Amino acid sequence: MRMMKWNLLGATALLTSVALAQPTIDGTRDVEYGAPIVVQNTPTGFGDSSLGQVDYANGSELDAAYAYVDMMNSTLYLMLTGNLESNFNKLEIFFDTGAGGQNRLRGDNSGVDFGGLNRMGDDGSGNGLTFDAGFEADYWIGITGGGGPYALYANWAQLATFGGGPGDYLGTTGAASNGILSGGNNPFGVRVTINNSNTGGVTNSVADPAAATVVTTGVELAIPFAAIGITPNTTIKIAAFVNGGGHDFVSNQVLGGIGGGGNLGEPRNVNFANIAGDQYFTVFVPEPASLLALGAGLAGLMGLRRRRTA
Ligand SMILES: [Ca+2]
Ligand SMILES: [Ca+2]
Ligand SMILES: [Ca+2]
Ligand SMILES: [Ca+2]
Repeated sequence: MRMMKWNLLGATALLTSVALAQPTIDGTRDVEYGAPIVVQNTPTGFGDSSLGQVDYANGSELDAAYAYVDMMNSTLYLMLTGNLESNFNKLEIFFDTGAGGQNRLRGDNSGVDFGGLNRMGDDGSGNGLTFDAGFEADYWIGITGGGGPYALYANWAQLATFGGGPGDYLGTTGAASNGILSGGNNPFGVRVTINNSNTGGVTNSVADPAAATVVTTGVELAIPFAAIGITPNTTIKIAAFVNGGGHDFVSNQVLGGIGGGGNLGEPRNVNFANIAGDQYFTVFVPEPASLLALGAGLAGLMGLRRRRTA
């Protein structure tokens, strides 16, 4: 009986630790993110920002990707360190979270963001941005910023296997904000902001992994599972890259990296399967915390039984 009490205490401690640890949406990397999932391996072809301001940046780079899965609140936290030039260049994030979806982007997805999503898809000739084998995108979130005063904007779409999925303008916020978006349609409550002040990381000639790893600022999102179709106990895939202002010229800043080389150009002709390595990274989404705690409790009870029968 003493053993069982101890194990229940252990389960409670696990629940508490899961509930406490949670990043703060502000564009700065929190300790909860831990180590990077993937680090940039390519110098930026889109400018090495030198401004050091939270809002305006004169270049774009993706230094590293971090994720934190909050099972208590069914929310994926995503931190992409680096910069997004404040000239309305685009950060495109594609999510493969379940069965089906699009390995090659179709041209008949949502017309969201002034047709920006479809600007990367098939123009009718059989082209369209193509992901690595096994990556079939189910959702997209696009982020851009600029203007005076500076504003960040976010768009979202679901990529149905046979096209025609929904899309929405999620709304706008400022730099280094709490990420709450206003003025759009954001039923799931996706949050995003940017801190554009990085002046380290990769340069336009060197992709030093150590320098890329120590960057602490960039784009930070909190994405409720329902917004991108995440179900527990799955490994999801995420592909992120910087694109031109019209979604029309893919940079060389992709995560996972392209292993050196110049900007990729026309999105419809980009084929990540033809580039060595994975141009995506993965995040494991475990069972809900309540099930983990139950599992810990059961394991404890089984331990107790084993001790008694030993
Ligand atoms: Ca943060
Ligand atoms: Ca999929
Ligand atoms: Ca840099
Ligand atoms: Ca590849």
